[in-house]
This record gives sequence, structure tokens and C-alpha cells, in this order.
Amino acid sequence: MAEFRLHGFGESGNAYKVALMLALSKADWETVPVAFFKGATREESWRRSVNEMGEIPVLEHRGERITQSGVILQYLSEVLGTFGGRGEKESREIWRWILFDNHKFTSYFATLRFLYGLQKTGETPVTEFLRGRARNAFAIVDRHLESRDFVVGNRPTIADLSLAGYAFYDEATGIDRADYPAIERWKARIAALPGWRAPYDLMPRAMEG
Ligand SMILES: N[C@@H](CCC(=O)N[C@@H](CS)C(=O)NCC(=O)O)C(=O)O
Repeated sequence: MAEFRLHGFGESGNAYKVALMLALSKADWETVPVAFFKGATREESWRRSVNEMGEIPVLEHRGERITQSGVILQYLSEVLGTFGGRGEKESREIWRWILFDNHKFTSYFATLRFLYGLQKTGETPVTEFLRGRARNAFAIVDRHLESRDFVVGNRPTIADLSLAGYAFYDEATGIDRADYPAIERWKARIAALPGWRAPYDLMPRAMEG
């Protein structure tokens, strides 16, 4: 059994944040596949035994189960000594961006992609609303990255890995990535890090067909 076990699946950008951290850190890890689209995380037994919040990702390490991608990234930066903040001020800045990512940058975009790109709902007032909110969050991150290579400090940190979680998926969302050139340049820098792999190369897909 690998040292780190990640409950996740290929379509999950939140799980990809953690998978990318493990891959870039050259950790000994494996995926515990989750039948997400068959409702596994909604089952009472799964919530009781794996994660009461009913969410992926979940990391198993040394007999503990850790959830919330931001907390998992922080934990891994501590135990692996990679991609963490240098000093309290930088660590606070990292958390400021992880919280922005969880609330705005990931959440609106991931929900839009889930509806429009994976469930193929077509355009609805909900997808229009989500796209507007996602665009707003993209513009904020794009402007931040215009003048720097990485989100905090001059090197990649867990703030970058959190924000990058959904950046490498290609499913349709109705958002033109070319509108955010600084994000595209930042993505290229992340993709050039030794050990980088695309989402579906790190975890198996859960959706059939
Ligand atoms: N803030 C959480 C979000 C996790 C999340 O929403 N995961 C999705 C899969 S990508 C999920 O499990 N959703 C199930 C649900 O919302 O019921 C994190 O960063 O870990």
C-alpha cells in the first residue's frame, strides 16, 4: 500500500489539486477510486466512514483521514516540506488566495463546468450566472498574475496548486481562456515543473462513456 492514499477521481479538480501536489513532490501515493457519478459520496455509510461532509478529496495518511483540499495541501506542505510558505506573512498570503480560490475561483467555475461541460445541461439562467461569477474571479487572478510568475512570492506554492486545480481541464464552459493571458502564461510555468501531469493522467475517470 502506498504511503498516501487519495480518495478521488479524474474529473475532480479539487482532487487534482492534491494529486498534483503529491506528484510534484514525488511522494509515494495512490488513488482510491470513488464512484462519484453513481452517488458513492451521498451514501450514509460513505459519509460515516470516509467524510461526513460528503466531499472529495480525502487524504489518508498515517491512520488519519484529512479533508478539504486547502487543509490537505497545508498538511502535505508540512509533512513533505514542499510548496509551503516561508514565514508567517507568506503563509497568511497563501491562505488568503486558497480561501479566494475555494469560495470564488474554483467554486463558480467547477459548478459551471459540472453543469455545462459534464452534465450537458445547455445554457440556463444558472449557467449564465455562474459564468459571470467565474469570469469575475478569473479577471482578478489574471490581473494579479500580470506582474508576477506565481501567486505568492517568486516560486510555486500550495496557493498555485489550489488555484490550478481546474485550470487544466478542457470540457466546454463557454469561457474563452484566451481572455486571460496571464493565467495561460502561469499555467505554462506550472506545466513545466518537473513531475507535472495532466488531470486524467494522474487519476482515473469516474464518468462512463
Ligand atoms: N472545498 C472543498 C470542495 C470539495 C468539493 O466540492 N468536491 C466535490 C468533487 S470535485 C464534491 O465532492 N462534491 C460533492 C457535493 O458537493 O455534494 C475542497 O476544496 O476540498
